[in-house]
Amino acid sequence: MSKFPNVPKIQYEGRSSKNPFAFKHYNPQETVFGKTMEEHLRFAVAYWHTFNASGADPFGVGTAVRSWDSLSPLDRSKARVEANFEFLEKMNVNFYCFHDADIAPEGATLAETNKNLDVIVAMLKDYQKSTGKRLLWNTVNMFSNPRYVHGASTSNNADVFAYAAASVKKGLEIGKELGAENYVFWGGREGYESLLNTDLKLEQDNLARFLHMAVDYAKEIGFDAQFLIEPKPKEPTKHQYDYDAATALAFLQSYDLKDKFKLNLEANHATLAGHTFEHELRTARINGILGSIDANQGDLLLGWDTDEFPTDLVSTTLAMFEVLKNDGLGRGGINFDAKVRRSSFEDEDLFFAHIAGMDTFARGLKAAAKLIDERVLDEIVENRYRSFQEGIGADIVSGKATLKSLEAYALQAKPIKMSRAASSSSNLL
Ligand code: XLS
Ligand code: NI
Ligand code: NI
Repeated sequence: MSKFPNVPKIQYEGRSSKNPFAFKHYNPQETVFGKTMEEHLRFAVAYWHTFNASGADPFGVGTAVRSWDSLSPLDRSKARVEANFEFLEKMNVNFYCFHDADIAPEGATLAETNKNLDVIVAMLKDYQKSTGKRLLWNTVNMFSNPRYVHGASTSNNADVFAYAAASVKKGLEIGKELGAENYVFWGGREGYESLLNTDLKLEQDNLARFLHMAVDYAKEIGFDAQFLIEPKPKEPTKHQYDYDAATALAFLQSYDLKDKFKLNLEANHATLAGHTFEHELRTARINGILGSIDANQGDLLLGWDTDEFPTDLVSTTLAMFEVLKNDGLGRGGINFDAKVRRSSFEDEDLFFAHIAGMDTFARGLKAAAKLIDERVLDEIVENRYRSFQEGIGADIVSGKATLKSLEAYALQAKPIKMSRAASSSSNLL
């Protein structure tokens, strides 16, 4: 039985369409730089925001009205599987993402939880087969259950570390079973509240040990997904270890994990860290670790992770600029880690929100392609650094220059004047 009987299949109707159930810009088969929009964008639906979230906030209970609300836990999970695949079909989205806790109820014991997962994973697998829809990534929720109060792999309690490890083992097996393209680690409670009671070194060493174990086990079972770390500076923990792209990169390098991981970058996490989204994407790209995107946007007037659907064209243009310059996201994609507002409590709102996000990224893709095609920014940047293409600049870049040779040069050079020439190139020009 249909979960969304009032919603038709969303089609591309072009920018003049007034149909709220239509794409105005996302035209899956339209090609940009020789690839279809569908291939460029690889959209995914986030299970937790779309099928689990209720609209609850710290001041009030949920508002969402869903047909599966009244069912018993396991039946509710099954209904959500049906809803997921109907939603993907109607939205024309090929991928989805989930935490273990999103898809099946947690049991009283680890064994019971795993049994519930097995039931739902078998169902997901059947649906994937019959619909052709795929899992962009899965992950394990190591932040909601009270046992993770002090973190998971960075907990002070070794039993918690062990439990988290067992859950990730299962998560990797599920990823393999469902052919996940990627596997994500987001450390919501991997961080600290006070340094006075924290062994920072042990916690970070343990986090690295944990990740190495995961890499080893994936190899052992032949699960070849791309592993991703999702940085976030804070919330729920005051200071999270994977603070931002640069911090995650340093961590991966220090612990000999860089060739095993890429980053899953989220727009609202970037702004929480005091960066723009494109700053995070650029940092990852130039270091070869841009893996995937969690698409959303924050509210600059609010200091937390509001996870709004992306509607800012400038931001999606600059994001897609990085993606195009990266030659695409490879096995990654664009996952809408975004939720409808509490006042948008009807099923239809889930569709409207995704349409807005997909259209905004489609426009961003086209605008970014135009920027690259017309060399708008490339030309400015090349000109700006022209002084490094010849003479002393070329010596610096090639590694030929030393402090001594540069001193000799500076002593004989004309004084640097604040002229247009001095700001764009060396005073030799
Ligand atoms: C929370 C994170 C989370 C990850 C997956 O802020 O964005 O949803 O994407 O655990
Ligand atoms: Ni996220
Ligand atoms: Ni988030």
